[in-house]
Amino acid sequence: MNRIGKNKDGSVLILTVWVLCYLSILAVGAGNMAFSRLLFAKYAKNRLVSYYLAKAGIEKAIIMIEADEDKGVVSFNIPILSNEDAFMEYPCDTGFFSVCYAVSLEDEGSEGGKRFLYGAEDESSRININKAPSGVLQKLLVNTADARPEEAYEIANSIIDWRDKDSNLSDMGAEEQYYSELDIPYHCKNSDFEVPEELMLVKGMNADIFSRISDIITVYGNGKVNINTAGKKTMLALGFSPEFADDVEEYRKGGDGVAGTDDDMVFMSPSEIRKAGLLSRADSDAVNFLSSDNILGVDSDVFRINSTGFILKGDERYSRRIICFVQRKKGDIPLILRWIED
Ligand SMILES: [Ca+2]
Ligand SMILES: [Ca+2]
Repeated sequence: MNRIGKNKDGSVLILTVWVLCYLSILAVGAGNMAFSRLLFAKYAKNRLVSYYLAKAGIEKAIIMIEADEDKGVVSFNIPILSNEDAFMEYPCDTGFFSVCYAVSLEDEGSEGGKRFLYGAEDESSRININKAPSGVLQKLLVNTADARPEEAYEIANSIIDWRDKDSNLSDMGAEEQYYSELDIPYHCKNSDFEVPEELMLVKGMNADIFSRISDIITVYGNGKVNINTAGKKTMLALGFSPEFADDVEEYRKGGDGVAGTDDDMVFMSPSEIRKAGLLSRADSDAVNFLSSDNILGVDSDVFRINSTGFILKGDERYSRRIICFVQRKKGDIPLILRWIED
């Protein structure tokens, strides 16, 4: 009997150990799951707060754009384009927002790196693919994307055909028939580009060319490139020499050598670009060519607001970005043209 009793006790002990092991595993699993959920909840909450901080930056910029008195000239030293007090790591509730953009993109990757201005970016500092004539598009493709002249001619005319309402085929261009005969056919738009990425649908365009021009093109504005805000890369795309583009940038900075300050020099009309420096024959020809096509301007009514909301918690940083394109309307609230969230 004693032996049977001892065996029974042993079995109970083993069973108890197994049950304890099982319960321990369950407890550890439940603990891990709760911890993961807690981490995720913290991450989700901080991302949501960052989103609303970014949105606050957008709202602030829109209010300032609405309040800005349109003086017929847009330059880096107006409050909406350069305003560190209003847009640089602006404290808001538990975090911050920054609204900023890079200038002098040509310097990207160079030792000097990029310089940022705090405020909304002038969309007319870019070349409008909905308005630019074939000649300007060809210059853009050759000078910025290293396209061969005949390749640039074909793509530029195809861009014109894509956006014009008619179905008249430009030389080497493409209308409905070309697109309807592709392996995966689609219609020719015969209307304005709504986003720059739509260029990828146009005959002759490819990802390499698009990636090279994407930071200096836009689908908004009246088609005139603002010579007060155009970066060096845009000026080179338009056919100016690097020397003259540098002269324009230096001239605009004023006496302190910094863009976006009170002493900036402002071009009041397109022809004043000649004041920036000594023009070579080629630069003079470029100015004449662009002036005859009415491509140069000094004003703008569309702005890109690139706002990042962020929270810093110890070593951790949570951030969200919103990019919003707005059009200034006289006597009315600005019109939101596009809204992008990361
Ligand atoms: Ca067409
Ligand atoms: Ca200055």
